[in-house]
Amino acid sequence: MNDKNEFPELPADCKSQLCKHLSKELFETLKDKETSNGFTLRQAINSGVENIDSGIGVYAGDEESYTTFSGLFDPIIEEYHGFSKEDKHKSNLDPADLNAPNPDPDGDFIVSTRIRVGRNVADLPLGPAISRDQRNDIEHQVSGALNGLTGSLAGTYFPLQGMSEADSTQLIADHFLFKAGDRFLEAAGLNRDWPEGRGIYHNDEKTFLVWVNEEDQLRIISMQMGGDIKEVFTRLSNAISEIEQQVPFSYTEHLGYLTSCPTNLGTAMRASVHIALPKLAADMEVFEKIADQYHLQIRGIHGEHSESEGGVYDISNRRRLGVTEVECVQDMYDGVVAMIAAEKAL
Ligand code: ADP
Ligand code: CIR
Repeated sequence: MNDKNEFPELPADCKSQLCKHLSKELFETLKDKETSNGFTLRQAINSGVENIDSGIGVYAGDEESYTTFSGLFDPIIEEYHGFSKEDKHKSNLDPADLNAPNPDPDGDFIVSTRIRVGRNVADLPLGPAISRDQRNDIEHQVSGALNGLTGSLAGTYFPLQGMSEADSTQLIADHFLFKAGDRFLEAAGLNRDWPEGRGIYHNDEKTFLVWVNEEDQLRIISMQMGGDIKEVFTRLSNAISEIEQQVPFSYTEHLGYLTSCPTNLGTAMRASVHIALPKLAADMEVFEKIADQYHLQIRGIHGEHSESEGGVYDISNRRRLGVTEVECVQDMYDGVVAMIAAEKAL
C-alpha cells in the first residue's frame, strides 16, 4: 500500500476515468483539501486505486466533494454524461410524457423490466463519509416512512441484520436484493459497519422495493416480469412522490439528485430490461453499436460487473444527468425497440 499522501502510480493499461483524469499535478493540488465532513481526495479515489479494473473509480463523500474536488469530478461528469459545468439539470417524472407501448407483448424477448432511482437524505454526508450513528438514524427515519405507505406500495421492511443467509441468498439470486461484499463499494468505505443499518423494504408482490443504505441511502425500485415499461415507470413515479413527502432528498440545481457515484447524478435513474438477444449478441460489434446509438449500457444479469447468462442481457440507459427521467426511460425504450428489430432480422 503506498503512502496515502503520495501520488498512486497506476498501471499504464488502467482504463478507468480516475486513471485518465488524475494527473500527478492535479493530485498535488487536491491532496491536502478536505470537506467539512473530513472527506479527502484519497478517500474519493480509493475504490479506483484498489480496483484498477474500475470503469470510473471515484466516489463522493458529501455534496461538498463535488466542489472541493471539482478538478477531478468535473471532467468525469462531463465525459460520462456529456454535461458541462455551466449546465443545469432538469426533471420530468410525468408518465403521460413517456411514449412506451409494450415493445414485446408476446414476451418473446423481454424477461423483466426494472427502473430504480438513487436518493440521499438532505444535509447529511453521503455513504462513504457517513458515521455509524447517522446511518442508523437514516434507517430508522426511512423505514418509518416506508412502513406508513398504503395501497399497492404497502409492505414490510426487513433489516439485513438478523436475516438468514438462505433468505438473503434467495433475494439476491431473484434480483431483488443487493449483494454483499462488493469490492468497489468496500474500498469506497460504503460497507463499513456491515450489515448494521442496511435493509430492504418490499411490497408483497415484490414489484416495489427500497434498498436502504447501500451505495446510496435509498434506492427506490419498481420492477415486474415482462415489458410493460410504462407501468413500471408509473409505479416508480408515484412511489417517489409519496416518499419525498416524508424524507427530504439532497438536490442541487446543477447536479440534480446527489449520489455517491458521479455516474448516478441528476435523475439517479437506471431503467433496464433483462432481454434475450442471442443472435444479436453473437456479433458484439453490432450489438454495441446499437447500444451506443441510443446511449445504452450492456450489463450481465446479476448486476454490474456480472456476465450474461443464456444470451440474456441487462440493457439500460447510460445518461442520467442533464436529461429528464422520461428521457432516460425513452432512451432505453427506443434502443430496446431497435434491438428487438435487429434480433428479428437476423
Ligand atoms: P443498480 O441497479 O443499482 O445499478 P445492479 O446492476 O447491481 O445495480 O443491479 C441490481 C440488481 O437488479 C441485480 O440483482 C440485477 O440482476 C437486478 N436487475 C437489474 N435490472 C433488472 C431487470 N430488468 N429485471 C430483473 N432484475 C434486474
Ligand atoms: C466502477 O468504477 O467500475 C464502479 N465504481 C462503478 C461505477 C459506476 N457504474 C457505471 O458506470 N456503470
